[in-house]
Amino acid sequence: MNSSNSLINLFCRYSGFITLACVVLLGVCVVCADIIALKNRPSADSNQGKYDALLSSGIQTGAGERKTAVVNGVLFAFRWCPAGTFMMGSPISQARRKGAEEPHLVTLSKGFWMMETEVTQKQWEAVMGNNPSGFKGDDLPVENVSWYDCQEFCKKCSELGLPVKLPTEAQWEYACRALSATSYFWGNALNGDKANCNGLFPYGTDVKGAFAGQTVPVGCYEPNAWGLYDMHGNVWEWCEDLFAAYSKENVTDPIGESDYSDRVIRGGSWNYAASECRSETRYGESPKDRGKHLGFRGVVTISN
Ligand SMILES: [Ca+2]
Repeated sequence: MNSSNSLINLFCRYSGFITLACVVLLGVCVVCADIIALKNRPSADSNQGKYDALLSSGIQTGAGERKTAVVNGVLFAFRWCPAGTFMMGSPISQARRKGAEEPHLVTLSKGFWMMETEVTQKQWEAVMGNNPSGFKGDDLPVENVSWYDCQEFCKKCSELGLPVKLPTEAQWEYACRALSATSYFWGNALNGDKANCNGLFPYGTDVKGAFAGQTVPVGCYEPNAWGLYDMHGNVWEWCEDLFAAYSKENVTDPIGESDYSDRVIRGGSWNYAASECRSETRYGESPKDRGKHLGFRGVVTISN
């Protein structure tokens, strides 16, 4: 018997076994394909999918570059926030989110320089020649300032050669996030450990944390990816916009318009619960209001 006949005889003898092996192998392949498809299926929360896509495509060069200016002998530091698109608002699955946080895509067509910190009392005094703050200290954020007071500061600062304005609400959230899609730039939990808030009312954790009971010097906590400090907590920050419902459409360079006079405040403060210090938390406040919880920071917007 030659070798080819031997192979044919061998195949005939074990053909049943070979067929069975092929069927088993096919079954294993089908199960593996199902597992891969299951892993790759779209998230149940479709907004999360959008956030993930933005994160993977949103890396831009130059973000966080630092520049400084001196006004009346006092240093002002800024960080570069490049033009870009981001998801403004909170995912519908987020705990304790509010209706006014409807997620939508926002494009900022121009980059801008945002102050590295909240305006300090030293900076305020250098421009305005007074200090209205309730808690006193050169490096503490200025507070007890109304939206109108902030406009006066920006006007005087511009006359002194530094053309700052209040950020739009979209600029503020974009800068706060620095490409993060979570409630805080580091993740989804806060109890006073990473920002100055009332840690006795934590968010994303049951563990209660610190409550400083007042403002703290700017820059005490880690900055975000673009080098911006205290975007969460310390003092609320006035924005330029009138408080209004978000557009349901994707928008470019939005600014809130309304028949009411309330202006937007962002970021929470030393005496507010951690949930109020989320990236997306927003309120309207009378532009005349002052308080130990109200401060601001400026931006300089230029073309790219
Ligand atoms: Ca703040």
